[in-house]
Amino acid sequence: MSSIPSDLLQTVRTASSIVVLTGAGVSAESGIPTFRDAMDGLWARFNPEDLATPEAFARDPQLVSQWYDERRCKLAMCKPNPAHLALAQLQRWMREHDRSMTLVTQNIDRLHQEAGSDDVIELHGSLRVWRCTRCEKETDERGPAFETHPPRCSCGGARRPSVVWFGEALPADAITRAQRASVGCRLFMSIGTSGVVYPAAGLIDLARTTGARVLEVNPAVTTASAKADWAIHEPAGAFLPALVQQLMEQAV
Ligand code: BJW
Ligand code: ZN
Repeated sequence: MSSIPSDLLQTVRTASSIVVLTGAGVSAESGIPTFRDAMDGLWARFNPEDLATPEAFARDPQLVSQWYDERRCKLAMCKPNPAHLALAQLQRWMREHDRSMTLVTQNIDRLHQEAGSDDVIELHGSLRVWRCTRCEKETDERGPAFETHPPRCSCGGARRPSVVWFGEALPADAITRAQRASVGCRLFMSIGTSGVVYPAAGLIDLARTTGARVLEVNPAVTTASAKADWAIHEPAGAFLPALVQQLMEQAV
């Protein structure tokens, strides 16, 4: 069982507001490869940063659509892991004690929502939703692999995953809410993210410069490690359940 620093436990117990930023590492233990590890098998010769762009979709819509559709179909077989469940439990605990926890995710897999987290702020969209590039109509896609790539809308337009690619603006309400929650929060948790993609990676600085203490959970050292009051180099699925369990065992 992970050992939890006592001053961290005390900070979680007393913080009036917590912001949690999650990245692909939170879903790694659900069997979803992280963004920068996503290229296996036939995709090994591609760089993910080259495919996750509007330019790549304009140049080769079939290739980009196939890549996302394969990831969408694999996602259908994945379930929330103990890290997702612990964060949902922490959010409920905070609410029961009249305090706020804002969960901000860069992930496009919706596993936080499946685990029971409320009001999740999705910065980079969702792979479960596809959008027509002509009429903008969005549809939830839970079925089998598409028969054609890219799939077509009834209006004839090409459909694309409703995710945010490099060079595209994040949903304005999502990034605004995430930034507002980060300013003045008491504890900022950076969980399973490499912290290299902006503007999400800037949230930690907003929080720190306005007084937050910072927890990072990531087996690797990242740009967030040097900014963290506690840099815990363990898998999120081991550390977060231990943290939440110890919190529940102590009276407030
Ligand atoms: C574990 C673990 C375990 C493993 N437990 N941990 C300088 C300043 C500001 C911006 C820029 C800048 N330079 C360039 C930019 C722009 C660009 C950017 O940031 N580029 C960087 C590469 C430098 N940003 C953008 O383009 C954004 N848009 C924008 O800026 O718009 C401006 C604009 C305004 C107005 C009009 C128009 C434009 C958009 C960014 C969109 C990012 N989208 C992606 C793809 C989504 C779809 C897809 O998945 O294919 O989002 S990129 C990719 O990176 C994905 C992720 O959400 C995101 C973050 O990655 P994440 O989650 O951190 O994953 P990894 O793989 O990097 O790391 C996983 C971590 O987990 C690792 O550290 C592991 O160690 C760890 N781990 N097991 C805990 N068990
Ligand atoms: Zn359409």
